[in-house]
Amino acid sequence: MSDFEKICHAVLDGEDELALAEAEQLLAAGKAPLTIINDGLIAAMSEVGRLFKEGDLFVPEVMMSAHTVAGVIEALRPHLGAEAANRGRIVIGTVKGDLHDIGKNLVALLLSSNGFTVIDLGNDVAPERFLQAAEEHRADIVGLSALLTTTMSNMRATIEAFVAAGRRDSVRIIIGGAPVTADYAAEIGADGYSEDATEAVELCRRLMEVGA
Ligand code: B12
Repeated sequence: MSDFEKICHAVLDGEDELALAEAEQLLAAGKAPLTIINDGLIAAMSEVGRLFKEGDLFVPEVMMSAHTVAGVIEALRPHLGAEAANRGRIVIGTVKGDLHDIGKNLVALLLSSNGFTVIDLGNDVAPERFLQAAEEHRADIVGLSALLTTTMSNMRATIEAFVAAGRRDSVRIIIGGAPVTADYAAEIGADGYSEDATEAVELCRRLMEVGA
C-alpha cells in the first residue's frame, strides 16, 4: 500500500489518530503539505463521495471522515508557513443551509498561508451576516462556498443582498464548490470562480492586482 493510500484509508475509516500519524510520517518523509492535501485528503473525500453516492457509506460515516480530514488540516496548518505580506482581506463562509465546510476550510487555509487575512464565518451563513462581516472587516473579497444544488441559489441571494445595501461595488465576490461553474458565476454576477483551493489563491491575487 502506498503512503497516500494509507492516509486515504484512515480518512475513509474515520480513524483520526491514524490519519494524523500517517500525515506526520508523510511530512517526515519530505512530502509537501499541499501534496498531502491533494493526494491524501482530497483524494480520500472523492472516494467517500463515490461510496456515499453508491449507497455504500451513510451520513454518520461521511461525518466521521469529514472530522478526520478537519483534524489533519489543522495539523498541517503550521507546516504550510505564512507569508508576511498582507495581500488582502477575505471574508469566507458556506452559504445559508450548507454544512459542507471541508472545501471552504481548504480555501481559507491556503489563502491565509499565502499572505491573505482570512475571516472565516463558518458554515450556514446568511446573506446579512456576509454583508455585516464584509463591512466590519473592510473586506476586499467575499468568498462563498456551496456544495448542494439546493443551496447554490443562496449565492445569488447573497450577491443580491450586497446590491440592495448599495455595497456591491466595494467588494469582489467569488464563488466555489463542486456544483458551481464559471457560467453560474457569470450568471449571478460574481467576480470570479475557481475549481480548487490552489486556483482560488491565484484568483484572489489577480483580483487584488486589478483592484489596486
Ligand atoms: C463530506 C460530505 C458531507 C458531510 C459534510 C461534512 C463537512 N464538515 O463538510 C455531511 C455528512 C455533513 C454531508 C451532509 C449532506 N450531504 Co454531503 N457530501 C459530502 C461529500 C462526500 C464530500 C464533500 C467534500 O468535502 N469534498 C471535498 C472538498 C475538498 O471538495 P469541495 O468541497 O468541492 O471543495 C473544493 C472546490 O470545490 C473549491 N471550493 C470550495 N468552496 C469554495 C469557495 C470558494 C470561494 C472558491 C473560490 C473555491 C471553493 O476548492 C475546494 C478545495 O479544492 C460530497 C460528495 C462529493 N463528491 O462532493 C457529498 C454531497 C455534496 N452531499 C450531498 C448531500 C445530498 C448531502 C445531504 C443532503 C445528505 C442528507 N441526506 O442529509 C446533507 C446536507 C447537509 C447540509 N445541509 O449541508 C450530495 C449533494 C447533491 C446535490 N446535487 O446537491 C453530494 C454531492 C453527495 C452525492 N453524490 O449525493 N455531506
